[in-house]
Amino acid sequence: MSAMESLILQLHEIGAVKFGNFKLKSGIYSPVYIDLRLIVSYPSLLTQISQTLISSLPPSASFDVVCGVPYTALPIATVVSVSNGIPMLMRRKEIKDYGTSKAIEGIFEKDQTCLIIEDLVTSGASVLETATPLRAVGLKVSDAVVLIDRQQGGRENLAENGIKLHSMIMLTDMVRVLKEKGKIEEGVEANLLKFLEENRRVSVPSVEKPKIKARVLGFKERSEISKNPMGKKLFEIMMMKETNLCLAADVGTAAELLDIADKVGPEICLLKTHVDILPDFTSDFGSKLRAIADKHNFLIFEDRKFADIGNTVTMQYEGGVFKILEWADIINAHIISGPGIVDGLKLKGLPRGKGLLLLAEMSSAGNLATGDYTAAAVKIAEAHLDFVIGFISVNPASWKCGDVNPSMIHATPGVQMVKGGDALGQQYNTPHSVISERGSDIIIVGRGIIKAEKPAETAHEYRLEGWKAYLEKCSQ
Ligand code: 5BU
Repeated sequence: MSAMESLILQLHEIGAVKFGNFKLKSGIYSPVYIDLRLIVSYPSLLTQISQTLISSLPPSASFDVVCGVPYTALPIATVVSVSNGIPMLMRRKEIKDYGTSKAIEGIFEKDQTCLIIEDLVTSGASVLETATPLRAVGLKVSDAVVLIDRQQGGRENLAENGIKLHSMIMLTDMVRVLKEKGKIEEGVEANLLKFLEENRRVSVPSVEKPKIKARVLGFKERSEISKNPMGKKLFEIMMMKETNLCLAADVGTAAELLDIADKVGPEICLLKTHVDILPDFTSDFGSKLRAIADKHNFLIFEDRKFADIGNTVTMQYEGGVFKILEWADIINAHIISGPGIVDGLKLKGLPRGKGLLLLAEMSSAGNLATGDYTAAAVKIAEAHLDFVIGFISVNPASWKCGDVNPSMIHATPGVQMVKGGDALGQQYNTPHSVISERGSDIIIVGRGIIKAEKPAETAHEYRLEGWKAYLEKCSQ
């Protein structure tokens, strides 16, 4: 008897495979129900499953680490790990809002390959839910191995997402073997084949299908597409420091700014300045801020909001008292004057590896950057993907201008822990709403942090909230 036949018989024996008329999660009725949660009670079967899973893989499926899809496949992955000496990772289903708030537990290196282990695949949605956060932290996922494939679209859905599915037991094989061994009646096999035929595509739960289609790319994948070195660097910092928080350092003096930059530095990927509000600005401001930025590994974003014709902005960017080009990694611009402004800024910024954010939307009440204006910003950005790294956005998920290039980074101002506003038109949304619901990438927080009693601690809380919302979005 083959290893596969023996496993099928044992699974049937312990009651992990049942025939009848069962209502599935998707609402449809199935003549077969498989519950592999039972296998933890049968250690020798669990060992056998784990060994057969690994030995059935082709040599092309090489990997450095394994990760089981929670929860049923966790014990299988653990046994695979222990008996083959392959390190394991764990994906959290619930992300803690204290401690490190990591979605992936365990030690790994960027670009290592992770094999996903699953007990049962129907549409492939659960495998994708685990692949997305793994990819988001820089791991490669190209193969998944499953004990039982229900043959209901999972293989195809995973292939569309760059994952080759290796299945040990096909549902049709299982039924054939059980029939051959006299474990089920003639009619049951015919019934099951009919069910599979009728449900080959529709049985993919309708709620799961769009999730697969609308899969959110992680920062890692997006950094690879980015054509601008500063955009790439920003993605890399976000991933390495696990932060999508930008501090809007709108404090009273340059001295205060440098002080808060040093305190909040470990929590942020980006520090946003308004250099023209600093009464004690001196020409060494840029080099002092740069030293702090290098120490804590964040980028500097001067929120200058250039708005003039191309020729004028080249001078404003490079010259004057502030010499923004010398010290700011990222600047932003309105598009009110047309695409020439991007050409002008690019002339100076691109040779020095800088990046530009276009104001596609604004956070203040009654602003005019909406609809066609936002769409025009997207169009201009598309013509300059080498220099434009993204947008100031408020609700990019609602944009009607079609798909925005995934290398574009959305940064959103008007963020506080509680929804609300100020007396002068600022409108606030929460980190969760901005990242998870409105589809942005970076939360820009000013007074929410700088007016707090303990800015560094408050920044830490914003960082955790923002990152949690990012991971949640990735696993949707
Ligand atoms: P706040 O204290 O979190 O409200 O500060 C928001 C910062 O973001 C502040 O520096 C603004 O100048 C900046 N900002 C904004 O609030 N809204 C916008 O649309 C743009 C920038 Br663009």
